[in-house]
Amino acid sequence: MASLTRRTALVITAAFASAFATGASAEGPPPLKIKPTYKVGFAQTESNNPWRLAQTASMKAEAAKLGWQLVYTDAAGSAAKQVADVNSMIAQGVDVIFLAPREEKPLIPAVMAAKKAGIPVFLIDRSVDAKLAKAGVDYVAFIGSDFVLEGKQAGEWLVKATNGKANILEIEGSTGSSPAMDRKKGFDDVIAKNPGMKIIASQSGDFARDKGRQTAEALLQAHPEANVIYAHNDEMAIGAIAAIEAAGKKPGKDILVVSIDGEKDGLQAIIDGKMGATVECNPRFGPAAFAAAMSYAKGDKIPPIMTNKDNFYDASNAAASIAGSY
Ligand code: GYE
Repeated sequence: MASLTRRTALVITAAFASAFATGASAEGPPPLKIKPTYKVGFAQTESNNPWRLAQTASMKAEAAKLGWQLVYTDAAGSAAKQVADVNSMIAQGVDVIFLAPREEKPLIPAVMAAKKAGIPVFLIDRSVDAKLAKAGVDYVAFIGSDFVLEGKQAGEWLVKATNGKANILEIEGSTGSSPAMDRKKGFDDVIAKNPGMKIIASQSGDFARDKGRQTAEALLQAHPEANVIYAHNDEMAIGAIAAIEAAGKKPGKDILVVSIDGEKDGLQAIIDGKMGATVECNPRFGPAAFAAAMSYAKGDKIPPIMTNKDNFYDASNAAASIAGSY
């Protein structure tokens, strides 16, 4: 009898859980109650570059401004740690999670766990695999830049700067991350339409300055015919500039450099004539992210993709823009 009761209870629990899961996915992401203040999580990927530091500062400043409690974690470059960080936020009962997913696939379980726990998730700056988790269904929305467009703009600048003739080394961002995939796609599409332009090698520098330097060093040695480096972010471009100089060549003359982000060191490299151009990718997410959460709580319809407007920097405006940079 006792065992029968226990079995019945288990069956009921399982049935309830599965009904809840189905209902939640049909209805979309979990709702957010209107409250005077919130406890929110921000799961950062790493803190090894000025872009990340500017993003974290912006999130912390906005939380402080609104008087919301912020649970901040830093995954230190590990997707596995970032999943654990999100699980710990769920255990701490945060109201909302802002997640900057390091890579597209490994963070899917984190998105799904938050949804199952009834906590709405906003993806900021990077996205997850659209085939495995959907905006407006599994998470509320993605807020960030159009990375395909960024790569396209870098490519179009390069076509003009080289008159459509170039031997290009491409230094990619972190493997499996949405900006690395999309910045490659946008750039490669432009290059493919220009028969005089060739990508002779393409390899990851993990969005990090020293890995960018090492990757550029190896590629420059293997491909002495290269006359362009396209880096998926400024940190790797700065690393590449050091590698070009170490190889006894002149960045900006023997080897043109084009990149993405618009950090202070990137703009300085343009002013110094070592880098040609950088497409801005704005890291200051705080105001947009917190405003989106408040609007979601009010029951407003949230667009599944909210795209940041970005600038473009070259020799014509780098000096005027550097004071506002990070
Ligand atoms: O370009 C880079 C950072 O995800 C858009 O990641 C972001 C990129 C940014 O580490 O510098």
